[in-house]
Amino acid sequence: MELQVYIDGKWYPKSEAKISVFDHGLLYGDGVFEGIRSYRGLVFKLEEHLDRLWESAHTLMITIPMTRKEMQKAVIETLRRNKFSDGYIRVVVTRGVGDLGLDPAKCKTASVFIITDKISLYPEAFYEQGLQIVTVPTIRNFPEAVSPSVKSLNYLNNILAKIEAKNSGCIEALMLNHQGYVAECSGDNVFMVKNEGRGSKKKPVLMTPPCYLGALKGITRQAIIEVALASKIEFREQVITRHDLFNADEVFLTGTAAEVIPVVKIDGREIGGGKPGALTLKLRKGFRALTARDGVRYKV
Ligand code: PXG
Repeated sequence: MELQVYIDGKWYPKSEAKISVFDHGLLYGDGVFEGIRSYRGLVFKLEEHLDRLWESAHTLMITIPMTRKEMQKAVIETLRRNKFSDGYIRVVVTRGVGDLGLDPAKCKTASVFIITDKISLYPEAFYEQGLQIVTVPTIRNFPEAVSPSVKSLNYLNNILAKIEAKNSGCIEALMLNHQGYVAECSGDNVFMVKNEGRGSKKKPVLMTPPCYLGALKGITRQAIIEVALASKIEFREQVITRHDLFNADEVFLTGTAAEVIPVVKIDGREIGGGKPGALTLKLRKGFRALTARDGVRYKV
């Protein structure tokens, strides 16, 4: 059976799932999206993803033409029609069809489409060995322009960052903000672990940059903070420089697609002896346990 795609209230086979060339989502990148995952019949943090979708749309003054309940139902029905108990869900809301000209008033109603599929971001070996990443010249969005908290259809800075990383032989890019501080990667948040204190009093502290420095408010980021706090691991949001990352004991990335992936080299500097760190692996285990119990349940 062909993949079934939801578009504005109906489901279409993938080969017939089409939107207009006059959709402002395509013409101007005028729209918002979410990348969500389901694990064994549980849509992980669906409420949080819908909160963020509605917040992104509110900032851009896009009225989502359905209620949150209807959206939740449409997401679950799309998973069911495709018989995915484990899947990746892409919810896209565009400004809708309008004339040429960027005035959003030309679009009467927003369009909604939902794709469910399988996703694997990085090859499995990287989860075992850890990633090598590189700082790229393209910076994350200025907070004074489109807020980096808006998950918009404009990913060009991040796409350029990905291209630059690949040109340097890495598959992921470290993006700084306009002040030169660490922001995040092209589609993941960044965490570091530093063992603080002296001698036998040393203990690991988990850190990540505050989102106002130019990171998306990642749902996985928040889940990792939740797991760390429940395990009584010290955590703080902190301004992080490249120097801090180079000298961290552990670094890892988080995202819906990537989940939790260790980083073992940044700009040629080995991190934590070049192997995935113990706390990273512990948090990943905690995260996996969370995905097995936290979410909206459905049956295929
Ligand atoms: N930063 C950016 C810029 C992202 O796009 C994250 C961080 C992690 O956020 P979550 O909420 O996922 O923990 C993202 C997420 C895709 C895809 O299809 C992209 C993301 C997530 C899932 C799929 O490219 N970006």
